Amino acid sequence: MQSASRTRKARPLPAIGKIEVTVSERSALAELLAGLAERYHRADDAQFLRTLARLGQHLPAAVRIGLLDMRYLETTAATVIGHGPELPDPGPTPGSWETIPLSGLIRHDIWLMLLAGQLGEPLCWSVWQDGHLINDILPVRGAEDEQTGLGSTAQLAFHVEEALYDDRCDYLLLHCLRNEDGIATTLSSVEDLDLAALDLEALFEPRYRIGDGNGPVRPALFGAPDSPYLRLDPPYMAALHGDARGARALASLCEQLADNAVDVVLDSGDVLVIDNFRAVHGRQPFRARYDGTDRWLRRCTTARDLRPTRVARDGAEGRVVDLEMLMPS
Ligand SMILES: O=C(O)CCC(=O)C(=O)O
Ligand SMILES: [Fe+2]
Repeated sequence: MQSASRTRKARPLPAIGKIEVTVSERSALAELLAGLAERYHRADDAQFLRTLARLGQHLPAAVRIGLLDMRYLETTAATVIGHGPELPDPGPTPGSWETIPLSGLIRHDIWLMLLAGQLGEPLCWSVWQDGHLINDILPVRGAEDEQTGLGSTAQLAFHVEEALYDDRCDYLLLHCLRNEDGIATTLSSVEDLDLAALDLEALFEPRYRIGDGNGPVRPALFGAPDSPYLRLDPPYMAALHGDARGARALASLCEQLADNAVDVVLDSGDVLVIDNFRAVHGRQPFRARYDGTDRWLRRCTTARDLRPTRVARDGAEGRVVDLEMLMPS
């Protein structure tokens, strides 16, 4: 990656976009955020969420256009928006997502929502952190080995978000509040795949069970064969029993994604936007100190359309998706 973020490999960079906010844009944005924070008090305020798309006109042109290109043209599978507006010190990294004084993060969260709103509708998942619209990614004592954003010593394996569900999010955004140790988010995208070397026919067929024995059987790839979408969560996904061809096809897809893996080290203030259909993501392992200086990201997910999850949300405007109601068959 360019300046604010660093890559592990010296080789042609994958298609990760980079947008820098300029100095004059930063001060205009700081004013905008202060005004919005005063007006709405919460980043999940329903009226604020309703105005997100319109508020896009106040974003720096490069940011707005970059996000819209990602959404409508699929120009990149991931973009870093660097050096965002000056924001207050978020305070020490908490030991748990439950104990965070949100009032100190209102401007951070409004910034994240303004970006998210250009990529669809923010929504969240009932099982994740009490259904908060913005979630915390931070190491939690006792969760070191978990395959979640609360883990640390275990490498977080490549996955798409909520792969189990047919109506999962289209994008996720990670806002870095602190990353003093330079712990990398890992990324790999469809743009770097050698499609001719893959068994596309098998990968486009419903040969893979996602989740436990009752999980849905779905293709690993879908959409356009020359630029496919991904549905992958390899630790929790396998070809059906006895399907050696399907298993081989999945293994070689995972191998290519691993070979093309890129480390993206976010600095505080950076926002990483990931297309959840076109890239897999994960995180390098690290040892947490639990002394208030550990890595801390705030995360938001968006869907391009709220309607597919209507059955699982409380009202037309509800943002919390009850995953039990969305369970595919
Ligand atoms: O910690 C990271 O960089 C990624 C965490 C993650 O997988 C997520 O937030 O969905
Ligand atoms: Fe994730």
